Amino acid sequence: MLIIDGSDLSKQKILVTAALPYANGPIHLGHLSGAYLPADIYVRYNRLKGNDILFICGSDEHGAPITISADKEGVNPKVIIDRYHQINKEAFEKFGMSFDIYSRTSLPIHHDTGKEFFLEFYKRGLLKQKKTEQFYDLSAQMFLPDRYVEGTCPNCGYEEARSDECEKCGALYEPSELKNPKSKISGSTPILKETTHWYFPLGEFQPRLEKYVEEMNAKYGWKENVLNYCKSWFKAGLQDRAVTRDLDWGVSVPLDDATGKVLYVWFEAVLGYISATKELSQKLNKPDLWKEYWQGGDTKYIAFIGKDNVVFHCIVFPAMLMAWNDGDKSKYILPQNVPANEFLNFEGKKFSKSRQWGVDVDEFLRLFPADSLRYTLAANLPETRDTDFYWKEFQARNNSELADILGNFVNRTFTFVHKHFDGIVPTKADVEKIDADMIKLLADYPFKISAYYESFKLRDGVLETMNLARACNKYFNDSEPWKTIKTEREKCGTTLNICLQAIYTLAELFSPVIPFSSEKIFKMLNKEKINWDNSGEENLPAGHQLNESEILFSKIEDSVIQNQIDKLYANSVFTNTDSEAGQITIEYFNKIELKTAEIIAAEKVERSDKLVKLKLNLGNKTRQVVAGIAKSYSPESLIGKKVVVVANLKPAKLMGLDSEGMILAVEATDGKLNLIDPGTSAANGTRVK
Ligand code: B3M
Ligand code: ZN
Repeated sequence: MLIIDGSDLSKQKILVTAALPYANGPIHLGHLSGAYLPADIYVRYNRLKGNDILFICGSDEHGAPITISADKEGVNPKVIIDRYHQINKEAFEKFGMSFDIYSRTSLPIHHDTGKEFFLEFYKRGLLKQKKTEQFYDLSAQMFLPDRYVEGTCPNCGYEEARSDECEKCGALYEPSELKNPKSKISGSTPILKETTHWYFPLGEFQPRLEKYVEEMNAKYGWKENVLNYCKSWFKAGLQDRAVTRDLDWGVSVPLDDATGKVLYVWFEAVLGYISATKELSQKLNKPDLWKEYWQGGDTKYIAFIGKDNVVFHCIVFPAMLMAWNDGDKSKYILPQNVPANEFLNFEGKKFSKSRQWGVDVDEFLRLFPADSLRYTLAANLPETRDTDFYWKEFQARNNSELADILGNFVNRTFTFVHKHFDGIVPTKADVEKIDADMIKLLADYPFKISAYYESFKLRDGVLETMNLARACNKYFNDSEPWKTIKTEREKCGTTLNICLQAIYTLAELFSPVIPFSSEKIFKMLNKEKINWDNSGEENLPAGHQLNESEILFSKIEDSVIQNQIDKLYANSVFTNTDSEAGQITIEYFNKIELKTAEIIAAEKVERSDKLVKLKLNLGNKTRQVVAGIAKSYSPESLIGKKVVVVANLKPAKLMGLDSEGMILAVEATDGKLNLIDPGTSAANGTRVK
């Protein structure tokens, strides 16, 4: 870092935006790992690098998603957006999102920005006015936007197709081609009525957009998935896009002959990033500050989104900014990179509000610490493909990584230093090879992790940071300070000095991912953060007084996790039409513990001609199982037989007898049961997979 007169010449201006979530429902874990957590990690990292960064987000409060939710509840859209803006804002705060502002598109400053762009394009004659036929609900007296009409797809016959697009087969068609259309408002059959809309000539921008994407990729390396989405849009050919809608909720079209019309939600929502930055500037009493970022040529602009928003951020928004920049007003910067993620699924299926599959962020954070969730999601970001959240994985990441690796290293070091060195950083004396290697590793690590973060490989960066904690534990073990404290106190001091420096490095490198825990560690160290690049150096002088330590991560019990899984399955509503119906994931299958066992005792159950009471040897324990095999096997013939048992079946009572498990058998054509034979070579209690 070059510092002259206190001003830092290497400071890079960076603008980071994260997709504006619709304020029509609570955000879920999928949203967090799609866009928000990656954005926050990137921003926190860049702040530590000393870059001059603004982090912008807010609620998207217009469009059919909002009005449909309002209609369902029979309330004004304002009720919906006020409710969910607040809920989501608070959930983001609890999750540790470090936005500089969380704005709203219903604010006047945003309406003005939307109108300003529309008018600029309108005045320059860029927008084409076109007449089209659209569905109109006679009883509700309103034009019906796409999502308000349902009918049968003219292509595949799917009965819940939208007015211009079939979700099932992907066909695009004219509303007049939809069969059996029904208004979602009144259930009546809508008529087609003529209406006028303004179109943005997206097609005309195609050559420039292709060049833009190509250049950005060549310079900054765009993600493969993002490039592929762009390419498929280009291949299909870009079309003119209507930028107005017949709706009474939204940014009204600023023309005399446009009553009852608003700007298309996507046209104005992307401009929400700009208006939110304006709002921030006003709040900071620097009304022109936003221009330094949006209109300062050297700002690096990164837009974090999920894959479903690629076309709007890589094609529509850049085209709008290009169109603006063609005029004679101050020019805007375009996104330099759009590191869109794929989706996160939940326990093997898509998140679904209507099927109650998933968990709200707010609910999650009432039960578990934000950092445990942040780490789990970060370690499994859907950067290159869809990934899944599993409750069991969450537990494992928390217990076996955060608690057993990171927490354990910090804890054992602090406990040792408090016990043997009065909580004071010991002197580093002569270093041996093992110490020198560790010092070198620490010095290199910030740069190693930087390389991942700079190239948006956040997941790898996070996993690699945990590897440092692993290496630290190994260093502690190999140095055996519990031995050297008795014989070579100086050497022991050196080990602990280096361990404390390592904790400092870990606190800094982990702070973008688990900021709350990192704060705790800095407090325990009695030190502040410094510039990222210096965090691998010797930052704690010998003699420095440490604070008391506290437990960083508590383990999550099996029963707590099982409760969540049970709750999920108990509440969810899946129907037979689900394509996944009847299929299970490998993780789900792995929950069933099949084990080999040997029958060591067998007797007939009184008053039953079917049941036999068995005693099984499962290696290190015996079990009683009551099985319905009496008609096929005599008790004597069963002794010594090897069987396969479902070992984690909930215990049950059969004819008043406890049964802890179930043995597997196949029914032959004559109705006789044949026990599944695992052979004799596996030891009793071996897992069957
Ligand atoms: N509200 C869609 C979504 O929530 C949309 C993003 C707007 S970004 C300007 O996924
Ligand atoms: Zn179809």
